[in-house]
Amino acid sequence: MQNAQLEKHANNIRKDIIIETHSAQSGHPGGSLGAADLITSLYFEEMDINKENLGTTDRDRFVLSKGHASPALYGVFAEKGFIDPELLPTFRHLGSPLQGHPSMKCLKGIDMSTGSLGQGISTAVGMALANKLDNSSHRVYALLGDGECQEGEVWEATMSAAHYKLDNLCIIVDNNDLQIDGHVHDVMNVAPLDEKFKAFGCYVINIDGHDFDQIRDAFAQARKNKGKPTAIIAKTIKGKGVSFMEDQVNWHGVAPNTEQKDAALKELEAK
Ligand SMILES: Cc1ncc(C[n+]2csc(CCOP(=O)(O)OP(=O)(O)O)c2C)c(N)n1
Ligand SMILES: [Mg+2]
Repeated sequence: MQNAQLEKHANNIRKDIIIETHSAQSGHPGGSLGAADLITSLYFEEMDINKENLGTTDRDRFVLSKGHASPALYGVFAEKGFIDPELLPTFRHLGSPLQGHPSMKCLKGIDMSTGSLGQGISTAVGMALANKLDNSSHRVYALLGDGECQEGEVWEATMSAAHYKLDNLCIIVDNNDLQIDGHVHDVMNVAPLDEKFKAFGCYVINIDGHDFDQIRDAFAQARKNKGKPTAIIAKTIKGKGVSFMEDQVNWHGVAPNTEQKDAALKELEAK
């Protein structure tokens, strides 16, 4: 797909994120906006997933380990035609399939219920191991936050993935140096993430998580890599695309009011 087309999808997803969080008056815009380019690339280029195979096991799998970025996932589901875009404003409302954190019980296509940081990657390891046992060529992708990497479980899971030589697993870290209440390097430094994942047995690739050429190339390298899992460390800007939300810790878990929503949509529409 042309980068211009990917940019258009990502921009639409960013508008969806604003609409969802504004409608709910809760949720996590920052980490959703920052992950929009990675998620767009996964669903529109990299993964074998479409409307037809969505309800089957005969496809690739995605685990949003940083489950609070659900607005981005629902945005890409709307862009892919997996859900009716009219559902987006029901985000976080009682009875909506668009739960604050993704629920596989509520929405077809969600591969794992997530939200408790650290746990998603473990389930992705299990899925990748199952694919190996089934001789399936399908791949498993897990998106983690950098703050999430403070969880010990992330490293237990990575150690297991390397032990079982899960080259069908692609770990992606949304490396924005922000977490819920500050900079990751101040709260509990996880750097250098690339060297840590390498030490835990991964093939590691550092990229700019907003550059579609680099994202595409990293996924291609991950496919070629044999005998070990791949970890893509993607440098991102939390809140990317809405200037007043970019790189601001305050926009981690706060919804825009109506004035802010209008300003954000205006800026995104101008792109
Ligand atoms: C086990 C667990 N502890 C705490 C939280 C609350 N929480 C939600 S998001 C977040 C910060 C996550 O930061 P990061 O992983 O860097 O995500 P991003 O910056 O991409 O939003 C925290 C502490 C949680 N969801 N799960
Ligand atoms: Mg972060």
